Amino acid sequence: MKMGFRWYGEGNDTVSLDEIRQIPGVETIVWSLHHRQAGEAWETAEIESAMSAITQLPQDSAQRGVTKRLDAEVVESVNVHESIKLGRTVLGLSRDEAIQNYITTLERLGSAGVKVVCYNFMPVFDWLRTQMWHPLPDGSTAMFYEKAVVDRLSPQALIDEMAANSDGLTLPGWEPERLASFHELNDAYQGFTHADMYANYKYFLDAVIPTCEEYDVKLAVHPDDPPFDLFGWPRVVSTKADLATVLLLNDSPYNGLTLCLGSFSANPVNDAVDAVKTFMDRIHFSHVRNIKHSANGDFVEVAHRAQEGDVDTVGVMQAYAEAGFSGYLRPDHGRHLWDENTTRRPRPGYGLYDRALGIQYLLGVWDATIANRRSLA
Ligand code: DNO
Repeated sequence: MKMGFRWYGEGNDTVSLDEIRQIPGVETIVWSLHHRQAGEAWETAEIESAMSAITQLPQDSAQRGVTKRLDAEVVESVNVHESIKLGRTVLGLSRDEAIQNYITTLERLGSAGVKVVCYNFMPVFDWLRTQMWHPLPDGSTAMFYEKAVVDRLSPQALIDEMAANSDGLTLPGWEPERLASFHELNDAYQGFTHADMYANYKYFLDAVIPTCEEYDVKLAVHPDDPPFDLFGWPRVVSTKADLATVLLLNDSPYNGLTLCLGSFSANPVNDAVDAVKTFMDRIHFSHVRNIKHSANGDFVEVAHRAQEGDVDTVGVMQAYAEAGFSGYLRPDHGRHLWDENTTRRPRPGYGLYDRALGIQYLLGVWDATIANRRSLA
């Protein structure tokens, strides 16, 4: 297993690479070209420059005696253009042009040494929460999903609320360009079914997977967040059965999962440990975090420790360790601690401290499981 940490790039993140370097166990930076829109081909030069910014040690760090290096083997995400999901021209781009650009991007990422590319297949929106800085009983804040708010508000009102809530930072998947086209997309999805989505999903996978095989880049879909339909648009990566269907759409091992256990567990019928065990050999990347449900359908993001919420993070890490999981894994959305939301103003969920604490907890379970197995052998 390789432990990763998501980083948005120089000038685009409140956490520095030097800070990440000091978190024990982190080897991989999970990155993206966040200014690139879905549907565009990424340029080789910008891929190489983003990767060398991660892998090279800055001179002043080297002078201070720092030797620890990070790699840049995981990209989260290369976003899928809506024309691919809808199977027709939309927002001025045809599905086949968008797929060709996706293939070009995969070829260039593979040539540059990227091993896993994460993406999602959600219509219109990426992840959704109703509050970014929800107060917790211990004085920290965390992201919160309030069902009644989503039920009551129109998608447009939610977009406005998200924008007002994010302190001027663009949230991943909520790029202004994408949201500006909201009305065209909303119209395009009217009457669109789950079966339509799966048919277009298969067309996409069949087109791109041969490139993944040739360039040794594993494609890894992130579950819908939250994992149920919103606003009448079909979501097809929500349940255990959906994950199995997606893997069957194209049987190549290069068609795999970014098993995000916080997203997946936001629907209480989904069982995190069972999913890890069931899909182990097709999990290329995993996000491990914890959430706590309320009976009314709300959920809040809590600390990584199992007892804090409803995701059995101990069982999850034991299952990975017992199977000798060799993919990538990262902590996910942390709470905002020790005043960092007023002092540093991180991206919601992507502060430094709680993710660093989370990593130590996850690695503790991993290390203990491995040590236990050794002593039993
Ligand atoms: C939110 C993230 C998502 C995720 C994408 C993957 O913090 O978990 O934005 O990166 O859905 O494509």
